[in-house]
Amino acid sequence: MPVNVLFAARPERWTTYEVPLRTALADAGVDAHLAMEIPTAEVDYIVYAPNSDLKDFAPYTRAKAVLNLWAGVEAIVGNSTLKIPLARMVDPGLTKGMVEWVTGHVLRYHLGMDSDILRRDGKWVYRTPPLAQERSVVMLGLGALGSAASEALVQLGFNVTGWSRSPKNVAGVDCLHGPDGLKEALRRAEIAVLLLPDTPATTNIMNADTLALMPEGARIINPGRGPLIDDAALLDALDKGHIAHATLDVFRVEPLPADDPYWAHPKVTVTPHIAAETRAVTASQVIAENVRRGEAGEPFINLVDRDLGY
Ligand code: NDP
Ligand code: OXD
Repeated sequence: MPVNVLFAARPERWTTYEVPLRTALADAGVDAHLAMEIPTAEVDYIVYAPNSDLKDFAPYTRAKAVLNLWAGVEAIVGNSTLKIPLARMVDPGLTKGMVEWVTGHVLRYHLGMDSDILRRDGKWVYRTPPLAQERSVVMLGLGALGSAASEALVQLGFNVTGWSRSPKNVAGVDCLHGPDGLKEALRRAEIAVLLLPDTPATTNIMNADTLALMPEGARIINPGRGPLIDDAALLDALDKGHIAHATLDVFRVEPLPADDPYWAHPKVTVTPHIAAETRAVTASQVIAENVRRGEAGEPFINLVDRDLGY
């Protein structure tokens, strides 16, 4: 009997994922029936995108796991109809994309690239770009993405401080944790990168008080989630010049409404939630591995802690 794998995502994702998922399931040795429509009581696994129409998991009485296509799980983790294991996406392709996006935006700030890229006044302003070793970058969140991005920044020579909920050990990174660790990290943050999940404990973690801890003229890069930042507090800190610039990829409301003050703010760069995209081939291999594990009675990988919310 084949394993029934439901693909619960927007139809356009099916076009991208059908072939890679079929290939990955076959390569993992799983005899699978993969489809967008399967009678609810016959579904064994649900490959899930939180923006799909599926919100009620109760009818999926036989399902063994929900395998999220996204790294962020805030839109599903609190779903009270979900009683089975939930795995989030840890995709090597997505991780590579995030490392590149974060590195690029850190280098933009570090090298002051805007002053040359935007210059039109004909002035030959000579300056010596600083070395990475003279720059302190702070990574809030040392998970799959934050630790990979930190390691890349360390390779470039940056002074990297990381912060997480529990103690961590990332090569070359000064790893701090807990509330006191956050204060110490932010005091060092010439550039802060937010790669935390959206949970009750991280909502508005960047607020008037925490922004005030950062050095004058600091920069913020947020590819994590919009609710990590108290938007009014950030706009105020930007207007007062305490924060020199922010690059924001994620927002409380997406797409960011055209009249949102971030769009027109001279000290803000908006990117449209493109920091990192799940890559179909590598993500399919991760999904297939979890289906294989489920069928072999082995523990799932990348399980979400429903109490912690990530
Ligand atoms: P992980 O779950 O692997 O890592 C999360 C990190 O945040 C961990 O280090 C964790 O600490 C830390 N953390 C969580 N809660 C707290 C807290 N209350 N205080 C301090 N640290 C905390 O997630 P990923 O690295 O895979 O992804 C991070 C986020 O990036 C996702 O949740 C998603 O929102 C976002 N994302 C954005 C994308 C984009 O395109 N913009 C693409 C993909 C993801 P600990 O290590 O102790 O558990
Ligand atoms: C994700 C994202 O969570 O794209 O995967 O933000």
